Amino acid sequence: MTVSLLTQAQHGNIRALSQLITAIESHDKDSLNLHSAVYDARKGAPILGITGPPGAGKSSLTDRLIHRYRKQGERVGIVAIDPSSHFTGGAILGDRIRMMSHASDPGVFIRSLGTRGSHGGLSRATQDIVACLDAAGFDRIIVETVGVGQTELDIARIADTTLIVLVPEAGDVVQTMKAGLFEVADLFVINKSDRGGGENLSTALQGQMALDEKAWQVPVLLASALKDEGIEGILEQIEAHRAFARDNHDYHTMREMLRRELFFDLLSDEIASRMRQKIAHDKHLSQLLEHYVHEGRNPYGLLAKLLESIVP
Ligand SMILES: Nc1nc2c(ncn2[C@@H]2O[C@H](COP(=O)(O)OP(=O)(O)OP(=O)(O)O)[C@@H](O)[C@H]2O)c(=O)[nH]1
Ligand SMILES: [Mg+2]
Repeated sequence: MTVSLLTQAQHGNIRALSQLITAIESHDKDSLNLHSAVYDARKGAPILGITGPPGAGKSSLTDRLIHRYRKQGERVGIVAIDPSSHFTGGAILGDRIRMMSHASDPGVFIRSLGTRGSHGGLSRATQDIVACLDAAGFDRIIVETVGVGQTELDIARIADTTLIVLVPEAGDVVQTMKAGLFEVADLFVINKSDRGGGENLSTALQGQMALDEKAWQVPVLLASALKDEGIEGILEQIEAHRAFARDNHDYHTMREMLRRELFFDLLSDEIASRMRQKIAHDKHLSQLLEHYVHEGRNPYGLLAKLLESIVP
């Protein structure tokens, strides 16, 4: 049944795509085949990550980008992640995301994702949804996430190009900005530049980026999603970064390293969740776990018992 959902989604059936994602998110033990079929069907659409502080205008900018891509006849799939929300699925966050102008366009698919329904973490859930969109044949995939905690660093592991949105007043944000954010940025956009003051931040960022000896010179662009200004420049730089990434040896080495990490994350996730089930269904193992939980003593006996079944 579920594999036929994939086929239908590949034929442009949006309802089937929604159901496919729900099936993928459910992560029961039978869904590995479905995951595998989805990943096999991927076409390799470019993935753009958009992150930045709350309210910086990520969704508004995304909306502008969607607009341009649609004009070029491209279909766009969007994953909007809100780490602070417990909702998931459909367009529950629809009122928060400023992309409603595309709500009735079948060439635009928006999926929201909160912390619920993300077994194995948001990062894995996001990757799986991106894979569904890619398999369904969207030409562009955009992942929007609020830059809090770890999520903006996770997004860079998934995205081919990571765009960080700031606002002109974010001067002191730059001082305190996590070094990690500079590392993952492929493109800075200072949005809301209609308010003025963006040049100072731009100079500060460029100064900061100049210290880096990256092969890719991270552009800093001024834009206003509200006034629809600076959007073409953003599109150009996204393409420029893509062209750079295609030929750059270090970029490929980095992606390979990330994939290696991702695989081992996947492996530990999967083993851990199976072991949980094993414990839940085995009286003796459950007792051993309860002993440890209540008395705080040796957890290694149980661990060894569990590992016996997979490592001889
Ligand atoms: N002046 C001005 N306001 C803007 C601009 N872009 C967005 N806004 C406004 O800023 C507010 C937040 O915009 P969003 O696009 O929802 O920002 P966001 O970063 O997606 O917000 P979260 O997803 O909640 O973190 C809205 O009221 C927008 O209308 C801009 O270029 N100029
Ligand atoms: Mg948003």
